[in-house]
Amino acid sequence: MILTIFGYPKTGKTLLFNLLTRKKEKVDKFSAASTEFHKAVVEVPDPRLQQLADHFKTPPVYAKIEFLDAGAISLGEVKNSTFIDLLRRADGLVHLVRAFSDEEIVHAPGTVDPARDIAAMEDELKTTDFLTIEKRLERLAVDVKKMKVKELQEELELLLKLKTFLEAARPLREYPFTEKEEVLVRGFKFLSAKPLLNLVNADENSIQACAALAAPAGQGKCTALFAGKIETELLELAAEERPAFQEEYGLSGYRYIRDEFIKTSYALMDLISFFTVGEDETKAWTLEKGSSAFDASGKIHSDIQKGFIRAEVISWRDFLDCDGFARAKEKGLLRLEGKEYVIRDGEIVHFRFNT
Ligand SMILES: Nc1nc2c(ncn2[C@@H]2O[C@H](COP(=O)(O)OP(=O)(O)O)[C@@H](O)[C@H]2O)c(=O)[nH]1
Ligand SMILES: [Mg+2]
Repeated sequence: MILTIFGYPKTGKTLLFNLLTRKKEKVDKFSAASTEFHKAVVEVPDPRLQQLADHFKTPPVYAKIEFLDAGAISLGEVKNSTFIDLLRRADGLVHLVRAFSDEEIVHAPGTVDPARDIAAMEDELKTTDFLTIEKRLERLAVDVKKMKVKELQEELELLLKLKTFLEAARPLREYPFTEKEEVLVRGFKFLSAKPLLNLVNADENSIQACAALAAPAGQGKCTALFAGKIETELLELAAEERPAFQEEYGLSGYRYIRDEFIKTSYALMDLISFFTVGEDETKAWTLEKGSSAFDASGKIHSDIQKGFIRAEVISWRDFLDCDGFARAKEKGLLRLEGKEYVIRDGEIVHFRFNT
């Protein structure tokens, strides 16, 4: 899974990237906009997996997220950005929004106004998609006349609908795509269709006022607070010293993004984890909520999916409470499920398949 961190210059993108990836890329007040970007792969922490690995005495293999720090995007320039491919590639977008004040750090729009910037960036994503659609429609208008192909006609009709949707100022993530439509537009990698996390980077003076902006995940969007600089400083202290300093900053209830981020993004993107256990590894897999056992088997290997017979399923908690499969089976907690079974978060799944 790929998450791309993007935003206007000097909003704290690299600061966040460093926090999440434990890297030390340069965080800089004055550097000119550069064309470089950063990339790191991190493991998704999951204490459940560690407990299972302890039980099986096999190494835990965590799910992974790739973070891209897309570098600065000038105001109004998403559509022309050299980094646009990093946005297109992402499964989810993280928009860093400035809410801290620092007179030495120039903020492109002039004043600090996170609500305005959240709306402006959403507009930029929509505009970018709109231009993509317009360009494709021009081409399609010609091709449809020439070729009379059913697929082209369907694409044309769908794109016209999406264009109307965008004209009504709605992002494409709110469009109710049918499965067939989703396949039709997949190649466009529309930006306003991607899950979006607005991360409001506040300081001790602005964080209270920003609280009203926070919004839990809904319709593929969410807004969370981040006290980037303070969090970075606090994390340099010993854990037991942090609460006192937090209080001093008026951030007693503050939840560290470094710890919360993955939970937040899993909720945003509607993802769950399931586990496979075996002789050589104990492994966590990422899955879209609502996926079937058959979908899950395909994550592991196309051969397993092809030969799918049944899935043996048990929740990780039941498994550990029973101290293994034998007692779990006796108690009827190990279930045999078919292709259509919807996998739930934290289940151990063992696939039976024909080779
Ligand atoms: N005062 C303050 N400065 C911050 C905060 N977050 C980032 N900065 C500063 O903003 C500058 C740019 O940060 P950076 O992460 O490099 O921004 P990027 O251009 O978005 O990658 C650096 O000097 C940071 O120390 C914050 O919460 N408060
Ligand atoms: Mg940067």
